[in-house]
Parts: sequence; C-alpha cells; structure tokens
Amino acid sequence: MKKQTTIKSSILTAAVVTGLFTSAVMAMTPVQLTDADGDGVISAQEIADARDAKKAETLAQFDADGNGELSRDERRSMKDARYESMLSQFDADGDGELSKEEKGAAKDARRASTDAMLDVNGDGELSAEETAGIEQAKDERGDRKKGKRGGKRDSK
Ligand SMILES: [Ca+2]
Ligand SMILES: [Ca+2]
Ligand SMILES: [Ca+2]
Repeated sequence: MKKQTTIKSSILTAAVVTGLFTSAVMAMTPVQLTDADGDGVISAQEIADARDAKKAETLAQFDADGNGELSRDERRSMKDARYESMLSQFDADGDGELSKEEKGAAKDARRASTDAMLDVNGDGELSAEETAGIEQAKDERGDRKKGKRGGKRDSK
C-alpha cells in the first residue's frame, strides 16, 4: 500500500519533468530513450543522443529535397504525418479529429511511455538518479539557449 502512494507521487513529479521535456522536444512523437551504456540510468548524454537520432530520423523521413533542413512545406508534411499517426492511435470515437479528451489521452500515454523509459530498473518508481539525466538535459538546453543569445550580442 505504501508502495502505491510512492509510485503515484513519483509519477506526478516525473509528469512535471517530462512535460517540460517533451514540450521542448519536437512536437508529439516521443523520443526513444535507452540506457545505451547500461549503467542503470538515462543520462543527459543519452538523452542528447536520442534527440540527435530522432532529428536524423525525422530529416531522413521528411527532407524531401535532401538539403539537410526542413522547409516550411516539409515541416508541414511532417506535422500532418504526425497528426495522422496520432489519429490512428488516439481517435477513440473515430470521427477523424482529436477531441480535448483524446488529446489528453495521447498526452498521458506519451508521458507514461517516457516514464517507463526513464524507469530503467522497471521497479515502477522514478528515483532521483533516474530523473537526474532528464533534469540535466533540461538545464543544458536552457544554458545553450542563453549562450546563443549572449553570443549574438557579442558578435555585433
Ligand atoms: Ca546510461
Ligand atoms: Ca475523435
Ligand atoms: Ca526505477
């Protein structure tokens, strides 16, 4: 019984963490996180690698003219494709649109899958170690953004 409450509260914490994380990552597709070096946690590096892999995959899929960037049209077709795949999974009533509830379900599913990936040892709890990497990845992302802005000002 004690365990149940622990799981609930840690999932809640994780929801906050991954909520920020996933909104920062491109749109709706969850990044596949793997403990590549097998040390029992998903490190910030492993998250960065997963993001790069995802990016490359997205490019390979939607960079129609192969110039290494996604144009506005290519981006649009990427979004359409994602929406289609969301529909196929979460359009529960089959009306061809995602209602607020269906979007909510999609969000929950994504969150749960991220939580499951972070829970490397599969004990149903997210320990501080297991969420440290994603926290760090988030911080680094923020720092990089700040750095970019500073750099621009310097190069004036
Ligand atoms: Ca690892
Ligand atoms: Ca629907
Ligand atoms: Ca765990």
